[in-house]
Amino acid sequence: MAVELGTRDEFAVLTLNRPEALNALSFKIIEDIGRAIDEVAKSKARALIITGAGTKAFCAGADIKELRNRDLSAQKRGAELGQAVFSKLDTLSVASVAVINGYAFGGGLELALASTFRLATKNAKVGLPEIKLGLIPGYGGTQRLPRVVGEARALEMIMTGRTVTAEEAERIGLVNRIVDGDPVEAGMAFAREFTGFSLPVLGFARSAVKRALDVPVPEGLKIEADLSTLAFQTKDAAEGTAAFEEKRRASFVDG
Ligand code: DAK
Repeated sequence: MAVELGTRDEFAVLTLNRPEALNALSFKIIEDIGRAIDEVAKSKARALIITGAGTKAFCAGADIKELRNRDLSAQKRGAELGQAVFSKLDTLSVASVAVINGYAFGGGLELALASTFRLATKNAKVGLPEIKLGLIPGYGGTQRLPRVVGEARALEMIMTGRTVTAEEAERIGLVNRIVDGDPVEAGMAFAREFTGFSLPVLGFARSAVKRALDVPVPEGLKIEADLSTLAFQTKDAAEGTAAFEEKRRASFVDG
């Protein structure tokens, strides 16, 4: 299977498994990613870790050979499919951590951009090189990259198609951290920094921050007031604040 979904401890692990083509995304693979995300949504996983099989690549992007010689309506459907699947990842009820273990180009970087967090191994190299193919990104890159690194850096990466090293990606905030060792272990260790907290409250935090990038500040503040009030209605807020007073560790129940 070119898309493998497994479980490791409290996590779902999605592995792109087409190393002979550097885990390039065929449309079938994109559909399979969509189905895997649906499975994760139904599961008890506390976070989703995404990585690529092999030692060279997270994902070298859309399958360039498959993209050729399709009519325009097929191209539009292709872009809409990639966008829909990656948006499903972006809005998944639990957070996702893309561990970029090698090349992440084009659609591969767009998959990572739709994840909640991005980690990179030292050998990671990322970019949106579509311009070199006479194309522009089609799976969300023009929209998500500027939200992550700002307009000027996004335009530079998209208009030059240049490759960014792991160090530069960390410096410009494109990845959260550079990690060593086994990519899945590294993703799990990172996720464990937050997955012990209340899942619904983590969801409120993600929703509020996500909306911050789409709405004017006054509207965003209303969203924050609503969601932070909603957090107070959870058992976990009662438990967390009581645990503080009682000088003990909180025991959350995800409710
Ligand atoms: N697609 C298909 N096959 C790929 C591939 C890709 N993106 N990337 C690598 N491969 C294959 C190679 O063809 C090769 O296969 P064989 O020739 O051995 O059969 C195998 O993987 C190993 O690759 P290399 O031999 O090239 O390995 P190197 O280490 O020498 O080079 C590389 C690694 C990552 C620098 C190089 O493979 C490379 O430049 N790959 C292409 C990277 C790229 O340009 N990706 C972005 C693609 S554009 C849309 C609109 C836009 C898009 C999609 C849809 N719609 C409107 C529908 C654009 C999306 C993109 O992602």
